[in-house]
Amino acid sequence: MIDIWQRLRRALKVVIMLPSLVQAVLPSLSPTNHIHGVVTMIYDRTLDDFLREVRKLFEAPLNPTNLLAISGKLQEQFHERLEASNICMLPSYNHTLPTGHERGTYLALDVGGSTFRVALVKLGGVGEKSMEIKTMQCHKIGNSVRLLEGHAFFDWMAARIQETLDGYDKSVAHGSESLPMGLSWSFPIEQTSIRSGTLLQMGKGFCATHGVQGSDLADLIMQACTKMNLNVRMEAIVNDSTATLLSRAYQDNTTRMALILGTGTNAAIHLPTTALARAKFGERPQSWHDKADHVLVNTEFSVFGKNILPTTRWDDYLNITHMHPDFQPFEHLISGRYLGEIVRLIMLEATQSAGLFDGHMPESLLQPYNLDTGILAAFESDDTPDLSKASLIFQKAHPLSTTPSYADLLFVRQVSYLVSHRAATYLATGIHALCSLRTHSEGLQAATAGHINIGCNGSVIEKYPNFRVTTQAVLDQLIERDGGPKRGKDGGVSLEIANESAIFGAAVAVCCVDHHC
Ligand SMILES: *[C@@H]1O[C@H](CO)[C@@H](O)[C@H](O)[C@H]1NC(C)=O
Ligand SMILES: *[C@@H]1O[C@H](CO)[C@@H](O)[C@H](O)[C@H]1NC(C)=O
Ligand SMILES: *[C@@H]1O[C@H](CO)[C@@H](O)[C@H](O)[C@H]1NC(C)=O
Ligand SMILES: *[C@@H]1O[C@H](CO)[C@@H](O)[C@H](O)[C@H]1NC(C)=O
Ligand SMILES: *[C@@H]1O[C@H](CO)[C@@H](O)[C@H](O)[C@H]1NC(C)=O
Ligand SMILES: CC(=O)N[C@H]1CO[C@H](CO)[C@@H](O)[C@@H]1O
Repeated sequence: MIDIWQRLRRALKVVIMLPSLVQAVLPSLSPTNHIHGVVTMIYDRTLDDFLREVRKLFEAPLNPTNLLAISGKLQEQFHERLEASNICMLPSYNHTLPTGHERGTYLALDVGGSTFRVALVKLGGVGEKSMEIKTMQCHKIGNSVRLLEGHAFFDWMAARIQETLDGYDKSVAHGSESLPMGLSWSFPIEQTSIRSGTLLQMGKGFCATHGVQGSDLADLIMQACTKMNLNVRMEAIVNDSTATLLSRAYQDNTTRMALILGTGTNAAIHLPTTALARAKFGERPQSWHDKADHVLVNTEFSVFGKNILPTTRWDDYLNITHMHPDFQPFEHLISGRYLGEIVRLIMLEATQSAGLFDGHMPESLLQPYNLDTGILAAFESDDTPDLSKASLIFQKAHPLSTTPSYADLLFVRQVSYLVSHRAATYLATGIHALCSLRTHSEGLQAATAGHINIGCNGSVIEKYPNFRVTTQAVLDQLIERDGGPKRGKDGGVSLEIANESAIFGAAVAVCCVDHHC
């Protein structure tokens, strides 16, 4: 015993004690304890032990048999919500996919949280230059723009449209024939037709709805454009997920799904109308139902998975302290908004109980949601032998009182891996569930369903190291286990990045209306 204590005093860090002793000491224990006049940290386990526990908790549920069972339960949840729900599995108005042979030149608008992009897009049919951006301008939506109220905001938009088009060719927006326009709108609207929707509260600090909330979004934009003498007409309004699906579908006619995974997550899927209860379509003319055999469905995928996806104590803590507990179980496990927070919660426990960072969490990381998922990505992509690249990025964002040791850095990297790997695995499971739903709804068999493509967009799926590759590998494995074919020309599911999906998707949506696809 004496010998151990001496060694520990030298190490000054980790004391492994009998559980009963820890119990006796911990309640009164501040992070530091004075033993023989030397400041010593007392922890109930080593960082390695702690990491072993985290690994076990994160990896235990990830075996293929269990994942297929999870997929099955998710499919049951999908079926329930296809029968009734006004928050997810929402059918759009657009019921057809492009063939890729449609042609035309269109004005495409993309209104996001921080930018407004205006582009003139030429769709040239299947081939090398099937989609071409003739001109594009990206306008920052700064605070002064966010504060514009009602018509002032839409006047600002029209002025940027004029600037972009006139800077390219003055005849484009002032010809005798009106230029068809499509809009990607990343805010809630209540869509009332393919080309119109009722404006709802935008959030994110925008004041554009002041005085005009409940008005028709297409009318507001058209009024502003008419004031500027722009000869344009609104033909289609789409979601980011629908836009992604359409833009990929134009280039690859096996596309049946789109996935967004960035700060948040969502998916759109092409399903037979018979997969949804009639009530889900709301008030639509009989003529719509007569024509439509398929429909693009906004899944709002993030809300699924309650009581299905296994969680750890850190996920449970995240849930109970969340503003809307249980609302988006899937999103909590996989999206960029949460990956950093889960790692932060694990780090917090590791500093307190296993001596990470000498027991001192960086001050800035005591704040919830302060660890950016980009930092996890930096740790995972660091190829220096001592993790110095990631260490610099980390310390710049979160200054520490002492330099982190290699063991500390390695711990953060390994936890980042466990959290992102689990996210990619559950994402693959969710995609498997959606694809199976489609296969069954189409009356197809897994073995002969053919190849399908999923258009992807969003920072996590595009940029997080290995994320898409891991998701693809797990998905391949689940499909094969479930009796599906190997991925290739005739089968399987491929995740492809959809380039410029919002802009191209808006253009393709207009093109579809134009050609009565
Ligand atoms: C598009 O997405 C927004 C936000 O998720 C939603 O409010 C709106 O209803 C969606 N529109 C369609 C047609 O799915
Ligand atoms: C899809 O495209 C391929 C080649 O681009 C073509 O051979 C095939 O017939 C198309 N399928 C459909 C259903 O249009
Ligand atoms: C999430 O938190 C809420 C509120 O505390 C709680 O009622 C619910 O059981 C939690 N959900 C899960 C899956 O633990
Ligand atoms: C997206 O763009 C990149 C770079 O321009 C290109 O390498 C890639 O092939 C494109 N992907 C698709 C699916 O078109
Ligand atoms: C994904 O969509 C966003 C928003 O439209 C866009 O800024 C980004 O460039 C897209 N990603 C790719 C690879 O095009
Ligand atoms: C109800 C409705 O707006 N349906 C439209 C869906 O899209 C097609 C073109 O792809 C239009 O022709 C329909 O009018």
